[in-house]
Amino acid sequence: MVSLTEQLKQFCQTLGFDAVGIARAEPLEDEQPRYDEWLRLGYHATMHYMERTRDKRLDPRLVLPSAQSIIVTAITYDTPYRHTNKPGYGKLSRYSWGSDYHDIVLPKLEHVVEWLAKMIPGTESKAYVDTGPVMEKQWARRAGIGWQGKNTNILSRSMGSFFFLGVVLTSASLVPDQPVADYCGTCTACLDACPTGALVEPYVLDSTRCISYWTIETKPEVVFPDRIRHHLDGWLFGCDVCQDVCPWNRFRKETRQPEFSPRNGEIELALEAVLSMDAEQFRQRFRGSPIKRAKLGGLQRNAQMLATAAECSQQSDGHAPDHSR
Ligand code: B12
Ligand code: SF4
Ligand code: SF4
Repeated sequence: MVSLTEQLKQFCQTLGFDAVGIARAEPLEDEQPRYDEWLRLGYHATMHYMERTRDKRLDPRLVLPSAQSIIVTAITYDTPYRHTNKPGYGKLSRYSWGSDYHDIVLPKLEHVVEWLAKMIPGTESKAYVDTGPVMEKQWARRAGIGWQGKNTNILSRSMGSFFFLGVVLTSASLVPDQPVADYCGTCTACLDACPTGALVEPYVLDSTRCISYWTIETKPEVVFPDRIRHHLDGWLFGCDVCQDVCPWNRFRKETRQPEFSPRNGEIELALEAVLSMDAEQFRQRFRGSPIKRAKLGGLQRNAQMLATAAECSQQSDGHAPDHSR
């Protein structure tokens, strides 16, 4: 069986994945009390699916009853581009610069599913990339892809954290990998730098304070509370601050996927251009991009929030309201 696991890993490399690991499919018993506490404290905000699918997220056999193993893949998305913080522009988070990762990663994972069915006839497998009730980060940690950083992302000493995860639940019995140690040490750079205090304690994120949540996940008609609006730090869609400051991202690995390069070289958008865009322009421009998730209304709301926050800060004496943790 070792050789089949090795063959599988080699196959994953040929598909363009930067790392692959295996975890045993079993209930996430150690993680369960923390997950329940996270829900109890309302840190999932309006992402009610996190509550609805709680049981499945904590037990992969409720998703695929025959599951024996979980294959976890990582694919890097960083490019040589860097944000410039131009006045009048809003920053796009790195993961949204290129093509939608679901469209790139899922077909590769489907190849893995087909490969398993060919190698072990009768195998049942299901692939997900942020598309199902699976705790991808916890499986990545268990499969040795990296450790969970204090910013709650999975980090690797050889890749940094700018990578997407994908998983295949399978009835194949593969050889599991070992988790890696936590190399955050005494560092608290991400907690200190988060503009809105969303990292309420090491390894715990409160979505109700996270810029990524507000700019990507909320409905267009939702107006940001002042504690968010005044601290957007120029982010129009998503937020990379807690990863940008991470010392391990000095060792980040650039992507080999041309699809993740910024579309038209754009990593920031002019707020005025966003505010004057019509539905057809939005549809054409962001077809196949993660940004379409925000919808035109959401992107324009974000631009409006940024524009008015900039006006307020010009008028104020520069003292930010208290947003301490
Ligand atoms: C919901 C969600 C969000 C929410 C909530 C984020 C969060 N931290 O949970 C929001 C909208 C805010 C979000 C933002 C982002 N997301 Co997101 N998101 C998800 C999603 C769908 C589920 C994550 C989840 O299970 N959350 C539940 C909470 C409870 O999990 P947790 O944070 O890991 O919590 C655990 C820890 O707190 C731990 N814990 C508590 N105390 C302690 C103590 C110690 C010592 C340890 C080790 C652990 C620990 O216990 C908890 C339970 O296990 C996943 C895809 C998936 N299906 O898994 C993508 C995913 C996590 N997101 C991803 C990305 C890229 C992002 C952004 C970078 C996008 C952006 N640039 O704006 C930001 C990053 C923000 C951040 N700092 O986390 C990637 C992360 C890849 C990676 N390298 O880790 C994923 C995996 C998608 C993918 N397929 O690639 N996301
Ligand atoms: S994504 Fe931004 S707002 Fe969210 S925890 Fe990280 S630094 Fe804070
Ligand atoms: S910034 Fe420091 S504490 Fe935060 S994830 Fe990176 S190494 Fe860990």
